[in-house]
Amino acid sequence: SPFARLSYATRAPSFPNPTARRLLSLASSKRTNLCLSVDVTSTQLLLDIADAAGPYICALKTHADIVEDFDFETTVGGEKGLKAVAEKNGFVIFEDRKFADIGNTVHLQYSSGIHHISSWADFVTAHSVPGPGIVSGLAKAAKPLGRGVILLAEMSSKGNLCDEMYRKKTWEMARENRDVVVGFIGMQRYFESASDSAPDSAAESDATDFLYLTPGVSLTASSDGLGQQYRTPEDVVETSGCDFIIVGRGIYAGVEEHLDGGVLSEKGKEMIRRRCEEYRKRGWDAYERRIGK
Ligand code: S5P
Repeated sequence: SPFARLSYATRAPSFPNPTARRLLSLASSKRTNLCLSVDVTSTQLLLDIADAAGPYICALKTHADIVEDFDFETTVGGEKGLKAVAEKNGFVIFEDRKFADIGNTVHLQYSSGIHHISSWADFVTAHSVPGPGIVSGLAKAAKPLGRGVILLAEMSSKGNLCDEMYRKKTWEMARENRDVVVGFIGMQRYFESASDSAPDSAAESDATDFLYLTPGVSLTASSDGLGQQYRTPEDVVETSGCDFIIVGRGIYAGVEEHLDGGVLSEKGKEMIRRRCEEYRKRGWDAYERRIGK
């Protein structure tokens, strides 16, 4: 696959979306393809983990609807909100909302409600099942702000329904909207051109580069008892040609043992830093081997 052999920095300029370019340039300068997924229920813990992980990651993925005390302070409010932590450390925020409705409804879900996602999230995820209207609905608010949409081409969970036809149609939907759709949640790099599912060279006229972000990564577990399936960073980045590893519990599991009145202790922060560095190094080394460095 042509794009999988190119460096992040080389690929960046060909992306029309400014946030995609920013992510690639952060990955390149910070030497990390690690996206940390933080599925925790309190704002304090979310921000403590984000602060400890900041230097090791290029992206942080949230599920705002998990946070029980979510409010303005969680994201854009004050000097301690997620937005400020992201700016200080240099990482992008993506809200894993997995929109899945008609264009008008997702537009409202994206820009209104208590989460006001469009005011703080650099990227959001969306299912392609409703058809291109979902992209148009999100684009209404995303485009003026230069924000990006990541389509789910496939899932990591056992028995998911995303077959080859679904992935191909999702890819085509992305190609028609490349200014806002920056890439996919996917398990492998599937297509790069409309005419051929495996083009030989990047020079092929209709080859299109997308970012592939891959969840279901763990160095210790192979499943979680609820359908999640895990692979290693090498399998994801080197063998499957994906660009970013998304790691959640592999990094923050057991963190609740290091809470002191709801605040993450220094020992807890150290645990987060150590695990982040372990995944960062595995993901980065796999990427360097892939591009032949
Ligand atoms: O197919 C998917 C898509 C996503 S975005 N499988 C996933 O697991 N995810 C998300 O990645 C999921 O919602 C969770 O936030 C994260 C994986 O977390 P972990 O704790 O299993 O690493």
